[in-house]
Amino acid sequence: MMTNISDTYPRPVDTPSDERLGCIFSGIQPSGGLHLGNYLGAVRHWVSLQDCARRIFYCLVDCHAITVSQERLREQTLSMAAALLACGIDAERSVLFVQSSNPHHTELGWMLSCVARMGWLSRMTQFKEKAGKDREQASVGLYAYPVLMAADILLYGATHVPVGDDQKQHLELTRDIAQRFNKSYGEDIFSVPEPLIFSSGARVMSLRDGSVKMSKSESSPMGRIDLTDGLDAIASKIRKAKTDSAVLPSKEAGLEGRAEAKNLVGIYAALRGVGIAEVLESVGGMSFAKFKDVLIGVLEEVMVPKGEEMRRLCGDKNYLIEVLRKGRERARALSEERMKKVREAMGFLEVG
Ligand code: AQP
Repeated sequence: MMTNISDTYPRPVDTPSDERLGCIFSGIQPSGGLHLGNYLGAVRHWVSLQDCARRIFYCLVDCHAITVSQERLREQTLSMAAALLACGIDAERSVLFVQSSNPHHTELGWMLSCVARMGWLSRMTQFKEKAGKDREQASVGLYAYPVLMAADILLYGATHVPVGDDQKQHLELTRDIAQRFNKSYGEDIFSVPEPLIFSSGARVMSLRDGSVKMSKSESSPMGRIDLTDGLDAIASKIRKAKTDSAVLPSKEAGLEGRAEAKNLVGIYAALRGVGIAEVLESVGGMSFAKFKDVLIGVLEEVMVPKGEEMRRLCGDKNYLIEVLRKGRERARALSEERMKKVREAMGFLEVG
């Protein structure tokens, strides 16, 4: 029996339920539109975390986005704000703001880059992946961006950071930077943040190739479900999604070596808020053609209304700007105090 969505979803899938979390910071790059991977791997957890943390910051990290060239950054930033609101980020309970609108991020980023060590950065695997073969042509920003990410987190005294698979190493770096800074300049300046790991939906893969992750920058939109996709587009992408010729297995072991099958089952499980084993119990033996119809049904239920709400919000630009302006005011007011402490600890001259 499949569990009813309304009983289980949304919920903080792996969040310690008995414990109220302190301060949470997380960010998303407006480097394109929000897709199903962003939603299942991050944003739905962000929504749930609003019920169990004392203070939350969700940031549109545009300074990270420009580490590779962007042609429509302004529109993408606004539509990413609309997407987050449509998915359930509540701008009253969470501080929703644009990174570049609070200059403390880049100011602290520079200070921390004088604390971080070259050796630490050179171990970051994401740089190697994103820069590809032609590293000499990668921007300095792409290399240094984990330091800016550390600044984003430490600026607000975040105690917990929801991290996807690919960000775990960057959070480790943030912890190293915080500890090194505190040791050099004063023990109590930065809190050392803990990762919040969500296993469900942690790595949604491309619909065209189960070995690469679903991504905003994948050139073909056929590999991803975008929040802007209506039912027809979703159905067409799922029907064309790569699969193999066998039927679905009834046990998890039967997904081994079947990356595309594993991905589709994982997407379905995450959307329903249930485990893979439970899904396979009910769909084992089913053909992909039939399973794809079931998957389209759950995508219609969970994603299509969010896409419609996003389109509505995109039509109200003034509202979006106002939300982000208020977010910026709240963010700046909260980071100012820590920046004063940092400037003083590092010995900068205060000229009034
Ligand atoms: N495919 C994915 N599966 C699960 N989680 C994902 N995330 C991204 N892709 C997947 C999570 O979404 C959050 C925000 O991601 P981001 O915008 O900071 O950057 P990203 O991880 O680089 O996302 P994209 O879509 O792949 O963007 P581009 O193509 O611009 O690099 C993060 O928590 C991330 O883990």
